[in-house]
Amino acid sequence: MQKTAHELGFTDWLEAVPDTTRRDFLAKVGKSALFVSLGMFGAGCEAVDRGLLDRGLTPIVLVEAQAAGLPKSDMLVHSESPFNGEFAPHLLNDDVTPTARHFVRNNGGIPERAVRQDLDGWQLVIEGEVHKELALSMDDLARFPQVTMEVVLECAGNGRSLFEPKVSGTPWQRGAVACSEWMGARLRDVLQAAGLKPTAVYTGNYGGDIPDDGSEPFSRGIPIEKAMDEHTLIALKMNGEVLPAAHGFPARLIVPGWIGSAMQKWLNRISVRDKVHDSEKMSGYSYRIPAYPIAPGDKPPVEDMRIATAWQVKSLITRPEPHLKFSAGIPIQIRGHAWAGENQIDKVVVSTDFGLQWQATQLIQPSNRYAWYHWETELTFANRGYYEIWARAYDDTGAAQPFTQPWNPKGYLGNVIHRVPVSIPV
Ligand SMILES: Nc1nc2c(c(=O)[nH]1)N[C@H]1C(S)=C(S)[C@@H](COP(=O)(O)O)O[C@H]1N2
Ligand SMILES: [Mo]
Repeated sequence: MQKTAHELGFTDWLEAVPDTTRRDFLAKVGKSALFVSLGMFGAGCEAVDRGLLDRGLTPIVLVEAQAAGLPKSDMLVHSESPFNGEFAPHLLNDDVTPTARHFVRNNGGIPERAVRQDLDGWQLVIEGEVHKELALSMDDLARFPQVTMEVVLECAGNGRSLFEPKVSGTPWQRGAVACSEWMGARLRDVLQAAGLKPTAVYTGNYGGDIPDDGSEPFSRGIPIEKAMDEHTLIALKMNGEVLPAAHGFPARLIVPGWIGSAMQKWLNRISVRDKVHDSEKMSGYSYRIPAYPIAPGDKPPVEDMRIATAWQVKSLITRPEPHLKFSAGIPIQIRGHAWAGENQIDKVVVSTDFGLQWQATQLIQPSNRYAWYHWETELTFANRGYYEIWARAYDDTGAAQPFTQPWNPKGYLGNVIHRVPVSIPV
């Protein structure tokens, strides 16, 4: 039985690693190594550096992802530490996304507590601009009225790989989005229990994860109005089960319609502030977009950047999957989802001739305004050839998805239309 990093003492254990390996290893695992046990998992993770494995030493961050059930099967993995992975659109066809198909986006390591599903000593602290500071246990949270809601959760960087010129950051394709069912207490009820002071304007949300690169722990916040919205939740369950390690055990925020980074995982503290939260991830170019349209490749001065909040109108084609061959004259089932942040979907139209002509699809209403809509139709191709199925969603403000991706320095809020190529060989 191997010892944990704590038992062994992190320094002693590093001494056991030969110098050359140690340098790479330290670069790879950084600070988060201190927080994860070495011994609890068997060796055998494919991603693990062979040299270390042969010496009976296992890079912790990678093993931690494995212990958290990652990667999920059929996942497109962008990075292992921190772990980031998504699913191809045709794997996201379900009305309610099963946990097994929900993308994972981490800025740092997964807390050991989450991997162990350990509630011992866990508390959610509510502090700052409140009359009464609270330290809530899981039992306390479970005593608040519990709300169940399907909510679209989408990373601000979803679609980043479609930006031209290329931008830095995880190269998400289209699959950093999902719509699962979340259950938990209203953040409003919890904040009311603490009693907001009139000076409260913003939250600062904190979690139990630590970045691998020594940077400030991931923390973002939301305006008090959004925090007090009846749909904003402290989720304790995902698709009917206790939150999985990768998705924020034991508690996370669900901020409907807003970018995923607002939905703090492994939540353990909410500090109510008398001004806009000013953590690293709220500042500079992080999760911020230019106040006005800019030319592709331009970098506006930092004072012209604004905090990204709600998503814009968007859709996904989940049927058919790309590059399938069909026969002329036979109807093909076309299907997908659409969502629009805090707005409603008005319609989704499709084209098979590069946008010359459009036809209506049947829109299926969601279970609530923050779940995704579904749309479907049948298409019949009369002649052989190469085609692209294009889908374009409109919201109730009249906004529709663009044909060319408007550009911003970090590749946020991409909503360019989805195109699925098909061919009719004969
Ligand atoms: N504590 C913490 N919360 C976090 C993150 C994180 O790295 N740490 N990532 C955020 C981002 S950028 C996104 S898109 C969502 C992803 O949620 P998921 O992994 O459950 O899909 O979690 C958000 N909450
Ligand atoms: Mo994100």
